[in-house]
Amino acid sequence: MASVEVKVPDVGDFKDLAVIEVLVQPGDTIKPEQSLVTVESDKASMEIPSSHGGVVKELKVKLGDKVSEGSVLLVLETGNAADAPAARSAVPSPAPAGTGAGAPPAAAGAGAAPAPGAAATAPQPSPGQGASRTIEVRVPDIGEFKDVAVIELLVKPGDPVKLEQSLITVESDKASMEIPSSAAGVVKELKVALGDKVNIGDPVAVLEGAAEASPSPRPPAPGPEGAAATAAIAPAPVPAPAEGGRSGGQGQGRVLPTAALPPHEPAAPTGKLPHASPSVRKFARELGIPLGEVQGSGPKGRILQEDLQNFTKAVMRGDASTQAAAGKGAAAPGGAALGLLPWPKVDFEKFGPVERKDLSRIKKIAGPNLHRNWVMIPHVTNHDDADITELEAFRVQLNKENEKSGVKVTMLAFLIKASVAALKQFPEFNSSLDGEQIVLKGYWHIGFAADTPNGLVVPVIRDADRKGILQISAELSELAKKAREGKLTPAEMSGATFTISSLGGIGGRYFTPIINAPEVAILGVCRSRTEPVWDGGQFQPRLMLPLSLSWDHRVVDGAAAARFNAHLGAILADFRRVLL
Ligand code: CAO
Repeated sequence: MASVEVKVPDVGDFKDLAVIEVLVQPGDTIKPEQSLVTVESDKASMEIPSSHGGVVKELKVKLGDKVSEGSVLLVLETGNAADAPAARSAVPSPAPAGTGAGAPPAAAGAGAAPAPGAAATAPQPSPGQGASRTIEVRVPDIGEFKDVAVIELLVKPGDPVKLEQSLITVESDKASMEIPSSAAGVVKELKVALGDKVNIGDPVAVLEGAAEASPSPRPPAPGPEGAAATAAIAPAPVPAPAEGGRSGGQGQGRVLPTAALPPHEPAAPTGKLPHASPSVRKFARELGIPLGEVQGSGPKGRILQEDLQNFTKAVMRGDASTQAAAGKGAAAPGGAALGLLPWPKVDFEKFGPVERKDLSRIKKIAGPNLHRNWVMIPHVTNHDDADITELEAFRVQLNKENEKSGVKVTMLAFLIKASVAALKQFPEFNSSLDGEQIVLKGYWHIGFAADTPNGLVVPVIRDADRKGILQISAELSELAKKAREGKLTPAEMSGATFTISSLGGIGGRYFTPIINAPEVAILGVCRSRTEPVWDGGQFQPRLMLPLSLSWDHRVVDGAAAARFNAHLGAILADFRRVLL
């Protein structure tokens, strides 16, 4: 057994490449040429293959590290003949992010080629053009890669381009890279189309009015000896301008210095990276778009620039939210920590006709709030029944007496009043959680969920403790009317300390209402019905009201919740208790 340090091979002039994916771990048995890490600059992403086979003893890099040629990636224990160094051991196999490890390395080619980055992008004057400044830009030396697909056209006829501006993106199974312009000028003609396969020397574009370009093809930069040294595809063969801003001369053949890359935060270190070209990745980084959350619409799910634009628009409109935003404030750092699968994408039309409708404005606002509350609050729901036989009789009587007043009293008004009494008895249900403190409120504003044609809203009866049943009933019907007409003001929907969601007018037995943060509890009520209740001697027909109390287990305990429900039930069974 011998130990071998596997280092970053010649990657041209690229320096400080960020490690964005670690593809192996200690204990893994790997073969020569197997991809070890994915690194990325602002112009190319590539996989770095192993020079040897063996067992990974120690990883010397982690996500976010910066590496350059010669950086030690890991230590291998070697022993078998099969672990012998690969013929192309010192050669990087640049890789497109997203294709992951496992794709076969490019076949070794014959003959010397420029080292990575020493791309021969020298402009080729068009026949007969001489100094006319019409220049044909060709595919530079891209190592041994053959028939690489054009996946992006970054310019179009009429576009002015600068020296080194990327013209197209090409992709093999191991690398994606941008082909830069070897001259400045105006694009007269594009010689490639999306999906075309190109090779070294193929024309990419014709530029007009081109600024002075290199007088001669760039000499290949000396690479390591032998074919092994030349097998690498040149990652982003971008010639850098010499000092002073022009290419050519001494500056030729140098790849653009890698821009300082902000730390990449892949959702899962060993997962597949999103499939996107370097420029799209760069754009995503600049805007802080989590690439892993964007659905690609390009071939094989590749993420295109317009996918990023559409994603950003959807987030800005509130139609979508990033995992990080969804989890903001959660104990775990960001919703991504939930490690959820992406939302299923189903082609519904495949199964039958469908109609698409935008969510209502209220649903768009309420949805993310409900989602946050459901995910962030550890809900528990206690179900109970309250005997409201006498209370219902009183309510009916009251409505008869008040027929002319125009104010109809429903069970909800009694529930509000009874809830206030229970909240006073159990103050932690009338509180909010603020970090490690509970904020106990000295006011009792009760929200009630109102079903409207556009969705759910929660108007609030303020100071319900100071109001009688008739006043509460009058306010209820006024607020419910405004809710249905969409005329509630924000003030009428804020400040609640506890909420009641009554489905009593509709039906059902029990349900789990979602707590309306930052409140800590919510009472769900369903339709009352007459049931046989054992009174110790016989069954009596009693009108029973189903209660469902959801509460935040961070603030409230189960015993307190059971007591709250029992107390509430007792008040509803004998409403005189509200005075106690
Ligand atoms: N058991 C039996 N009958 C009940 C009842 C109960 N628990 N609660 C109400 N009723 C009766 C009322 O007495 C009324 O009967 P009449 O028509 O004979 O007078 C009828 O049901 C309709 O009442 P209502 O719903 O109009 O009035 P309300 O005060 O009970 O509720 C409001 C008002 C605005 C809360 C309600 O209309 C509403 O929107 N409820 C839906 C709430 C909701 O969607 N919750 C779900 C949230 S989670 O998605």
